Amino acid sequence: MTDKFAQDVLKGLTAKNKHLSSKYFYDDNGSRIFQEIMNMPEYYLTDAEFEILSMQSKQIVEALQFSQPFNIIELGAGDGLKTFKFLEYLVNNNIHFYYVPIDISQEAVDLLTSRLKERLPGINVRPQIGDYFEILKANKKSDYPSLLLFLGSNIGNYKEDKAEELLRLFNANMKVGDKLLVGFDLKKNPITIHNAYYDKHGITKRFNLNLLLRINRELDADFKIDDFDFYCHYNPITGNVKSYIVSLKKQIVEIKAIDKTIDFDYNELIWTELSKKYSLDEIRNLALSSKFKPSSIFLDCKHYFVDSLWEK
Ligand code: AVJ
Repeated sequence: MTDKFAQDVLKGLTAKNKHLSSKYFYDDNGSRIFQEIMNMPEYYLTDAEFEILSMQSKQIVEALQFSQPFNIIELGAGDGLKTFKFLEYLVNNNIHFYYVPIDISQEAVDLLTSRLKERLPGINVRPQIGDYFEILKANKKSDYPSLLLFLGSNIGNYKEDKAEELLRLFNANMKVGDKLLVGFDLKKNPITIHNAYYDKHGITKRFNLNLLLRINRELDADFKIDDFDFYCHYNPITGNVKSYIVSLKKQIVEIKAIDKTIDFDYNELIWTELSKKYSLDEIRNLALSSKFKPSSIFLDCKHYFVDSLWEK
């Protein structure tokens, strides 16, 4: 049998409403394009969370009420830039902790670790590669309290029921008293959100179409990128940003590795991503329904973004 990517592509492109998962955006190229997105002025999420973690480190640490040493486990650490200011505060204040960044990309974790050791010589880093839950399960045996970080609005990629399921799994792999800090993008002026995803330079379009290039390369397909476009839409009632690839003509694409031809109608869509926006009330309810006690919230000055602290 072929790999998971091939199976998911087959399933998604033969469905009645075609879809592909945004988790496949992040090959080396896609990760680079995502860096470009984070640098766009329209993509306010990164700046807002950076502000929270750099301006409110002290308040966050105080809200933890942890004995030392403690663990900080970052799920999907990526380039770790946002977390740096928080870690810097801890090191500069001689707080005793172990930082455990977890990511699927060995390259990303290696880079993050060497950069951190260079910039914060006093830090204890214990990087881990692989499956969140395997690593969390092992950590449950730790004698020290743990803070889990799930930042950057990554939770927004999950539909409400899947988000709850994921958070309950985090909960099941935590000790009583452990805490979880989750980053949520908040509902706000719909035009601000629209501009962050439907950017005028077409960087987000490139981010989406890169998935077709990945299928071409990894599954020997023949998508003609110029025959596809990008569309996205924010619904301010539900808080859902939904992103799509649009077929600009009736066309047939061959995917050799799975031995399939896919028919596209004129203007047919492939749904690629959900980026869900929350209200503070919805976040509280999600904490409770996933068996956490919400304990504090940390907002940026514009109230665009929140890091919400929950206790098991
Ligand atoms: C990395 C999932 C938080 O949904 O805002 C950015 C990815 N997609 N622009 C998001 C993304 C389009 C991003 N997350």
